[in-house]
Amino acid sequence: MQEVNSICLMCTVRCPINVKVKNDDVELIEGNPHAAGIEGSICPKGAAGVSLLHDEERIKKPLIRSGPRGSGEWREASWEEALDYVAENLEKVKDKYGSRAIAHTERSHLNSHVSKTFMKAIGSPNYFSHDSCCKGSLNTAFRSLTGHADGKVGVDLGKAKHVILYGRNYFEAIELKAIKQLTNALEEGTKLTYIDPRITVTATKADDYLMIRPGTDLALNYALMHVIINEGLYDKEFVNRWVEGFKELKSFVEMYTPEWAEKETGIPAQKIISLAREASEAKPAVIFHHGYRSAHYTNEVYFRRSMIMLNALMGSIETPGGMFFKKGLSDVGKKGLNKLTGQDLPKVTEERCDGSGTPRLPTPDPNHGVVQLLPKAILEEYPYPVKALTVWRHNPMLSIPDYETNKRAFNALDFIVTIDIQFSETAWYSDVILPESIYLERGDSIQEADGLKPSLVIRKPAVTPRHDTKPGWEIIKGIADRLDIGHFFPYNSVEDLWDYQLNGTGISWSELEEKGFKVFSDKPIYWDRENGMKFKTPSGKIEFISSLFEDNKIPSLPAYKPVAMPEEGSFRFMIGRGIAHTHVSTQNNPLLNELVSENKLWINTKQAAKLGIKEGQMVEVESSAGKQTLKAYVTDLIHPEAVFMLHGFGRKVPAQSRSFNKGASDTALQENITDMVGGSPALQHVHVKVRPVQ
Ligand SMILES: Nc1nc2c(c(=O)[nH]1)N[C@H]1C(S)=C(S)[C@@H](COP(=O)(O)OP(=O)(O)OC[C@H]3O[C@@H](n4cnc5c(=O)[nH]c(N)nc54)[C@H](O)[C@@H]3O)O[C@H]1N2
Ligand SMILES: Nc1nc2c(c(=O)[nH]1)N[C@H]1C(S)=C(S)[C@@H](COP(=O)(O)OP(=O)(O)OC[C@H]3O[C@@H](n4cnc5c(=O)[nH]c(N)nc54)[C@H](O)[C@@H]3O)O[C@H]1N2
Ligand code: SF4
Ligand SMILES: [Mo]
Repeated sequence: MQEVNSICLMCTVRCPINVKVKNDDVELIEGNPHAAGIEGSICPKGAAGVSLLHDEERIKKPLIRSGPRGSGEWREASWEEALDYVAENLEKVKDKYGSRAIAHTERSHLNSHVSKTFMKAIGSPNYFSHDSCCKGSLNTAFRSLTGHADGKVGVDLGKAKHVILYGRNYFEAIELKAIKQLTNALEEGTKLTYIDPRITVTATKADDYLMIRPGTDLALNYALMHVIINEGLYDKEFVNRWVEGFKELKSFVEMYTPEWAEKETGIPAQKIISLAREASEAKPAVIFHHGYRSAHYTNEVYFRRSMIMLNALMGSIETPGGMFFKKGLSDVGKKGLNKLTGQDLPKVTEERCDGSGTPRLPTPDPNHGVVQLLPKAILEEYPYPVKALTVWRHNPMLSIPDYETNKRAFNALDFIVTIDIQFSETAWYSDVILPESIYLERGDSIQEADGLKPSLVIRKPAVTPRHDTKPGWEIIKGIADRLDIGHFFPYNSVEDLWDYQLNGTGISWSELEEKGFKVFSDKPIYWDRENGMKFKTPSGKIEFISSLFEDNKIPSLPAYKPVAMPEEGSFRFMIGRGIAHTHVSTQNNPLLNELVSENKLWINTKQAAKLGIKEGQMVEVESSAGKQTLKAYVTDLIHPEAVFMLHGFGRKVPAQSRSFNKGASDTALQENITDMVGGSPALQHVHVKVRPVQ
C-alpha cells in the first residue's frame, strides 16, 4: 500500500488528504495525518472521492455535439480533433465579433492563473469566476472597509471566547478545519450564538439560538451597534486609532433602537441588549462572523459591512480569537509564487460586458466579474455581442439564478465548450465537452495556503487516469497552441508548472512532496496593532465611510430599508447546503446519492396545516420564474414566513441517471436579481406560493 498526501477537491475547501493506493487504485481516502487541525479526519464527501473515481457515468473521452443543443447526441473524438474544433470555432467568433465576444466562466481554482492568462492572451476582458454568485457582496464589503478582498481574511475560531454566526451553518456547510477548531473551542467553554430563521445542526450546538425573521439581520446589527456605542462598550483605543467614520456611524445608528429592531426581526429588545453586552465582555476575542455565502438579498453588501464593522468596534481584528488577515510567503521574507499572469501579457483595454469596474457597476470586483449578469449581456447583446463561452469547472446553467433564462441565453451563443469531469447541465448544453482527469488522477498548480502561518500545499496525482482525460492546464495549453498563444504557457508537465511557480523562491517542490505541504512559520504572525496594520484603503484605516463607495456616489450608511416581505399566502424562498453534497457536483455520486438522493421543502407546521399539507406529501412550489414539485418536510424548525430547500437537486441530465429529475431545482424558481453595489445575486429575493399536489 502506498500513501499519497494531496488536496481534496470534492468541494472547494481543499482539505489536506491522505490517499491510500494499491495497484494504481484508490482503496481509501482519509484526512492528512500530518496536517495540524485535521489530524486524519475527513467529511462524507471527501471520503466519497473513491466513488467518483470509479463512477461509470463520468465523461470518458472528448465529445462533439452531433444533434441539436441539449439533445444529448454526441460523437466521441480524439483530443487532436476536439481541440482543433474548439480552436477553429473560437477563431470564427473572434474574426466575426472580436476577441471580447469570447467569455470564460469558472469556479475559481488552483489553476485560475492559467485561464486568466488564456483570456488576456486572446485579448478578452470577459473572464468570470463563480465568486459573485457565492460571496461577491462579502468581497465588496471587505474591500470597501479594509481595501482587501474577503479571500485575505480568516477567523481564529479556536481562540475566540464568543462566536456569533448569522446563518453560517458550519456543521453542515462545512470547512473541516474550522469545525474541528470550533468544536474544540466549544468544549473549552467558548460561547456560540447562532442566528438563522431555520434550526440547523449548527443551531443545535449553540448556547443561544435566535430565530430571526428572514432578511432582517441588518436591522439586528444596527441595533447591536446602537447599544454598543451608547453604552460605551466598544474598544475605544482601537476605534480611535484605526477607524475612519466612527462619528458618522454613531449618529447614524442613534435611531435604530433595540425596540425598533424587535419589530423588524422578531428578536426581543432585551435579547438584543444582552447579546451586545455579552459580546463586548468577550472582546477582543469575539467574532461576529462575516459568513460565507453572501448571496441572499439586495442589501447584502450593507449587512456584510455591518458584521465587519461590529468586529472593528470590538477591536477583534488582528488579535487572537478574532478576525485576521492571512499572511503569505512575503510575510516571512520570501518571494511569493510566480503566476502565469505575471508575464508580459497583451493589455486588454475593452470594458467588461457585465460592466464591473466601469461607471455602470463601479464597486463589484472586476477581477471576478458579476457572472449572473452574463446571460442578460448575451441576450441583449449589450454593450456588445458575446458569442462564445468557455467553461471550466463551473455549472453556470444551475449556479446562476433563473434556469429558463440561462438556457435561452446559452442558446443564443454560437459556440460553447465545457471542461468538466461529468455531464453538468452546462456541459450537456455545450458544443464540445473536454473531460478533465479528476483530482485523484492529476497534479495542479501549488497553492499558497495563507493563514496566520504561511504555507504551501501541493496536489499530486495518486493514480493514473482511468479514461482518456487530461488535466485542465494541459487542455488550455492545447487550445492556446492552436491559437498561436501557446508561448504564454511554458510547461509540458505538472513538474514544469511547479518549477515555474517556485522559480526564485528558494523552495523546491520536493520539499512539499512527503507531507503534501510545508509551513513557513512556527508562530502565528499578526500585524502590529499600534503602527503596523496594513489596511489598503486610501486612509490606511477601516473606512466606515468608504472611499470606494463615496468616490462613486454610493452611500456608506444608507437609511435602513427592509427587503420586500412576502404577502399573506406567500413565503420567502430560502436555500442552502447539506452535509452530504457539494453545490451541483455530487448529487450523482454513487455513494453520496445513496445518502441523500433528493431534497424536500421545509415548511412550518402551522403553515402546512393551513394549506392542508402533510409530512412527505408532494407539493408544488411556484414563483415568478417557474414551478417545481417535491416532497414536503413539515417541521417546527423553520420560521413561518419562509420555506427552505437544499440547492443542487432537480437535475436535468438524463445521462446522470442517479440524480436525474430527483427532487426540485432552486435555480428554476429564483429570479436573477443582483445587489448592484455588492455584486451578489439575491438568491432569496423571490417569494413562492406552495400548494399540495393531490
Ligand atoms: N441557485 C443557486 N445558485 C447558486 C447557489 C445556490 O445555493 N443556489 N450557490 C452559490 C455558491 S455559494 C457557489 S460557491 C456556486 C458554486 O457554483 P459551481 O461552481 O457551478 O458549482 P460546483 O458544484 O462547485 O461545481 C461546478 C462544476 O464543477 C465540476 N467539477 C468538479 N470537479 C471538477 C474538476 O476537477 N475539474 C473540472 N473541470 N470540473 C469539475 C462539477 O462536475 C460541476 O459541474 O454556486 C452559487 N450559485
Ligand atoms: N457540505 C457542504 N459544505 C460546503 C459547501 C457545499 O456545497 N457543501 N460549499 C462551501 C461554500 S462554496 C459555501 S459558500 C459555504 C456556504 O456556507 P453557509 O453560508 O454557512 O451555508 P448556506 O447553506 O449557503 O446558508 C446558510 C444558512 O443561511 C440561512 N439563512 C437563510 N436566510 C437567512 C437570513 O435571512 N438570516 C440568517 N441569519 N440566516 C439565513 C439558511 O437557513 C441556511 O441555514 O459552504 C461551504 N461548505
Ligand atoms: S470539506 Fe470535505 S469535501 Fe470539502 S475539501 Fe474538505 S474533505 Fe473534501
Ligand atoms: Mo460558495
